[in-house]
Amino acid sequence: MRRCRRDPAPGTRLGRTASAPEREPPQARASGPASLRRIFASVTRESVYLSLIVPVRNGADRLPRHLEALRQFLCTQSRPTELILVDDHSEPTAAALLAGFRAAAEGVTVLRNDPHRGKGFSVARGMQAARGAYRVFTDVDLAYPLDEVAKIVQQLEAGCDVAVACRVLPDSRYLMSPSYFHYLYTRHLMSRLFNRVVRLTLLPRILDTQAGLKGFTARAGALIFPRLTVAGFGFDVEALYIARKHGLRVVQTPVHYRYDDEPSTVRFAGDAVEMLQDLVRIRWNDWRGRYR
Ligand SMILES: Nc1nc2c(ncn2[C@@H]2O[C@H](COP(=O)(O)OP(=O)(O)O)[C@@H](O)[C@H]2O)c(=O)[nH]1
Ligand SMILES: [Mg+2]
Repeated sequence: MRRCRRDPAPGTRLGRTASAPEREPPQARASGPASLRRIFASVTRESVYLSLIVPVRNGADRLPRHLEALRQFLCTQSRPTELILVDDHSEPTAAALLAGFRAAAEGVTVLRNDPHRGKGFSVARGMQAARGAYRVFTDVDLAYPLDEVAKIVQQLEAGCDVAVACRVLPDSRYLMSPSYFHYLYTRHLMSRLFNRVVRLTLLPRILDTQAGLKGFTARAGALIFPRLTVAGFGFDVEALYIARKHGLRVVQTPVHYRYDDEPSTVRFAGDAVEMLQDLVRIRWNDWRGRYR
């Protein structure tokens, strides 16, 4: 697969309800019965090894730097890789940067939500458009350097179904600017408190549900993401809960994580309350049999 030509990306199938302005794959326009066209499409389409899904919301000032790093990541992979950016109805400058990035390399797909739907919805949408044997999502601010993606893929290759970055394992490392010590320490305490509640109520032994770097085999992704109902920041807990419910093997892996100059979009009080409500919702959904 040539990935770094400056051609538009090949079309992919749609995620959920929001708009998706990609091109139709040529096979879809060919004449003949639908079943024959589908067989032809699956034979001719090259298999994808890794899908990297990145949800994006605004951040036009830093976006060019991060998009270039993502392009380089895509171009230096030795196995066929696709990059799926999900633009969560960003403001016009960021949206234009993302739309323009479609042509940056082969294997880039940009989906756009209309209206804004939240990180959980965006990741689920990207996961459902993905074609890779392994499907990893990460944060667009690259708080997890892209080298960390390989660690997640290695865990999946070794046989687990879901591999999650865990920022509190002894081998994990934070790289941070001293000016953020106070802010990060407060966040760390809140995150520990939230995690304790999660462990007691829904996910025993999962030490860090909220890290923005997680990987899934194609089978695990296909099982989890169509069942997801939480559209906001609490979706990670629901994804892991569904994984456990279906007996999937979840592995936690140490990670390098940086926090230097990127502002967070997470609101301390507002998002914390919403995420606690999500825990109740997940329990309720399970009781109603929604995750079967
Ligand atoms: N689709 C979508 N993604 C978001 C939204 N807010 C944040 N993200 C994604 O989630 C990542 C983490 O958010 P961030 O604000 O950096 O939170 P923090 O790293 O936990 O402080 C970002 O880098 C984006 O990739 C949103 O409203 N919609
Ligand atoms: Mg961040």
